[in-house]
Formats: sequence, structure tokens, C-alpha cells
Amino acid sequence: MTITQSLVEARSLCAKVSGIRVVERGNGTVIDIATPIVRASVALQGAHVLSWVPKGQTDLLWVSPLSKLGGGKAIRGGIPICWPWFGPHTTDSTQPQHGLARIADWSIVDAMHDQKGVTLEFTLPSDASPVPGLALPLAVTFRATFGAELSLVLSTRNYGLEPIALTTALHTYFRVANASRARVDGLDGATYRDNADAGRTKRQFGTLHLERETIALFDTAPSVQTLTDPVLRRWITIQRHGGMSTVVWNPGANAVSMADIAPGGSAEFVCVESGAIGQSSVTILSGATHHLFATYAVTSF
Ligand code: TA6
Repeated sequence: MTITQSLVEARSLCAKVSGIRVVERGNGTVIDIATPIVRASVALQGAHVLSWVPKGQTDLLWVSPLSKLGGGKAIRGGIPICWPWFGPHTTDSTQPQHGLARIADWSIVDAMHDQKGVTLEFTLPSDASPVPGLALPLAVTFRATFGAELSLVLSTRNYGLEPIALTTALHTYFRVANASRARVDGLDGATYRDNADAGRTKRQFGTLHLERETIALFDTAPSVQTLTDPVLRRWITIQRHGGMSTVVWNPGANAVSMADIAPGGSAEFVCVESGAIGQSSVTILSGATHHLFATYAVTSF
């Protein structure tokens, strides 16, 4: 039986922290943050960051207007947590794409507000698996600090007796004015699997442009990328630690096959995903904890 944190429980935990309120939205519970330096939102479903608006900026994240909270379906946009696997399950096709974390109900376990911003911590209750029988001796927490920057840490502890292999990613949808004019730097020379071209292995030379469907999986990539939006005139730097992988995704015209992306919606975002996938999966030894870090900063020009 899945135990979901009650609205009362979430509210009582957040009540002591200024700048935070817990609201019901659609079929879900959302933590709204509003302080002089930042506005943000996180859904308890998936501990899913929906919005991050540092002072002086428009929202850095994109969420499809067609995406609804609840109903066991992943939210389209924001920062989906792909865990404890990325992509399709390697052996069981009945398991959900990108793991169970983003469709499960998390609990908020801590909240604080200091000069850096507002920090929220979530955990996935051990029985939160909506996928029967997926019992893994893994405890996972997600910590996000919202301020002028957004800092994320996804921590996985192996409390079992055997090593466990993990693929994982923070599948972030960055809002852009026009994906075909956006560009990603910081991947020069890195090898990737081009899943928009039958998974062929290729090498990236210079800037990555997104004029068409782009599914570039860099199992091993430099730890910093920059997403440039020449229309909104801003750079977003994406720093990754604790994982070697970056994925750049935009469905392009293929979005017509995605019911939760409206016509033209795919032009409004670029996914730059930070994690540990493919050949760069991680193995967590018994009793050990793995931390995946991602930090986002924005500069206008
Ligand atoms: O971004 C990498 C990727 O695996 C793409 O191939 C695409 O499937 C995307 O994730 C979105 O997956 P989702 O299950 O959220 O529709």
C-alpha cells in the first residue's frame, strides 16, 4: 500500500519556514516558494521541480500546459528525476520508462530558508513504489536549494548486502524562446550515441545546435555545459558532479506523437540532462551512498 504524505503533515513541516506554502493543485500537492530573491514550485509527485524564477528572470524551466499532476503519469517538463534507471528498464519492458521515482509520491522531510535561499528535502518512502515487486534496498533523498542559483542533490544509499548498479539523471527541461535558435556548448570532442539516427556513435565538434529532433546521449561528457538563448538573451550554465553523463534532447517535429506536448510546444524547451547513464552507470556498494549534483546559474547578456 502506498503511503502518501498528508497535506496536513506537509503543511505542518513547512509552517515554520518563511516564504513557503503548501497548496493542492490538480490532483497533487505542490510546495510554492516566494521570497524576495526567488519564486519556485515543487510537486510532491516525483519531488518534481516545476518552476524556478530567480529575481530579474522569467521562468528558467518549461512545463507543458497539457501535463497534469497525479494519475501515475510523469509530469512533462520541469526536472523529472530518472531513478533508479534511465530510459527503458534493461530487462523488464513492463517497468516504467526512466524508473519509478518521477511517478511516485515523495514526502517532504525538511525545509529551511537562509541567505542562500530556500532548501527543501524530499524522500521516497520505501513502500512508495507504484510498481509492484520493485523492492530495491535503496533509500533515496532529493535536496534542492532555490536562490539566484538552483542546486540539486540526488542521494542514493544502498542498505542491502550486495552492490547495486544504478543509472539516473535529472532530466531538466530548460525554457527557451526557440529551440532551433538555442545552442549548447561544453560538449566539444565528446562522443555520443545519436538516438535520432539509429543510435549511431558520433563525436561532437564545437557547439551543439538543435535545428531538428535531437537525442544525444553523452555517456561521458565534460562536467559543465552552457545553454545559450539568443532571443531571451541569457546563458544557463549547467554544472554536474557525481555522474559523467549529459543528454541533450528535443523531440523536434517528432513531438506530434506526444499527447502532452501541444503543437509548437517542442520549440519552447531544450533538455540538458545531468546524470550517470549507459557506460557511465554507477555501482553503489553495500552501505555506500551515491550523490548526483547539478547546479544551474543564469546570466543575462
Ligand atoms: O531525453 C532522453 C529521452 O530518453 C528521450 O529519448 C525521450 O524519450 C525523453 O527522454 C523523454 O522521455 P519520457 O519518458 O519523459 O517521454
